[in-house]
Amino acid sequence: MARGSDLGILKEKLTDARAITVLTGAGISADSGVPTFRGVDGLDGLWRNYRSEELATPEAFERDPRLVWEWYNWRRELIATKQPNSAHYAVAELERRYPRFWLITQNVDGLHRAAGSRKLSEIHGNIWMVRCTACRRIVENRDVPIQILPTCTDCRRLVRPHIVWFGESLAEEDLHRSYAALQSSDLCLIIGTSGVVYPAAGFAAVAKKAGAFVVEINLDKTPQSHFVDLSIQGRAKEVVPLLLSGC
Ligand code: BJW
Ligand code: ZN
Repeated sequence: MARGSDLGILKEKLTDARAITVLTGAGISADSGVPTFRGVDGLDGLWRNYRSEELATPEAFERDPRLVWEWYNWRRELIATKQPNSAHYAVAELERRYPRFWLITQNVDGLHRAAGSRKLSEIHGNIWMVRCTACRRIVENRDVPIQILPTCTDCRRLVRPHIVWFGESLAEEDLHRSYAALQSSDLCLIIGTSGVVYPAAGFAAVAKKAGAFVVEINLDKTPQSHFVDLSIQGRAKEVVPLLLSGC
């Protein structure tokens, strides 16, 4: 449970803050009913007993694109029924209140956009976008279910989810914008991420080195808890909206 004194400190920081960067992970969407990746409520094993590391790789897609698309279809069907929660809306409200604001999300579910966030980098991609494996054209596709195996409207070759899989590089532009925001913010909020997947796992250190006050909001302790300036334990949908009353 979040302590009143911790919330008080954070509200003071919000009052003084001029530039804010927020980093979110699967925990913020857990309160909307989207499974996280790791932990007891995680995605692993939920679909035909596969772990995400076995499916979210370029090698898995090359070997068996049908299997990988079937997994994404299952996830698209699940996410299509979910709505943003009060934490997503509170993050969108922070964007409106602070002219210097940037949201970095690792989530591919699109719920931040659905809540109204516009100043954001979806650094691991978006489950509603597909990319041609040949001409690399990126288009939105909200079909549920998507046709197996989907093809490019331009060149008719196979398309893949526009998602950053393990071992793949993040988009240059997303990395550039993220580091620029982290290095120029005086407050960095890290919400609902286990902090184990790089490069995002290194973002708290980047912000701290640049002088930002770094706050973690998470249901549990994480490998980063000892390192941040303030670690608040609680549900994102309960803690994040409380911040709005202090800024
Ligand atoms: C709540 C809550 C509630 C629950 N309220 N909180 C350096 C060192 C070691 C390895 C590497 C390294 N650099 C790169 C790597 C390799 C790899 C990596 O990091 N591996 C680690 C696992 C060790 N990284 C990459 O491959 C990246 N590429 C890259 O860096 O390229 C260059 C390179 C390659 C290889 C070597 C070196 C350099 C790309 C990473 C892309 C990851 N993509 C995924 C899969 C997407 C597939 C899909 O969605 O379809 O993205 S991995 C998966 O994890 C997904 C997530 O975005 C990401 C992060 O997970 P997240 O969001 O933190 O979720 P969880 O489940 O882990 O945690 C949820 C948290 O919420 C928990 O803490 C809960 O307590 C909390 N919570 N309910 C608040 N209600
Ligand atoms: Zn194409």
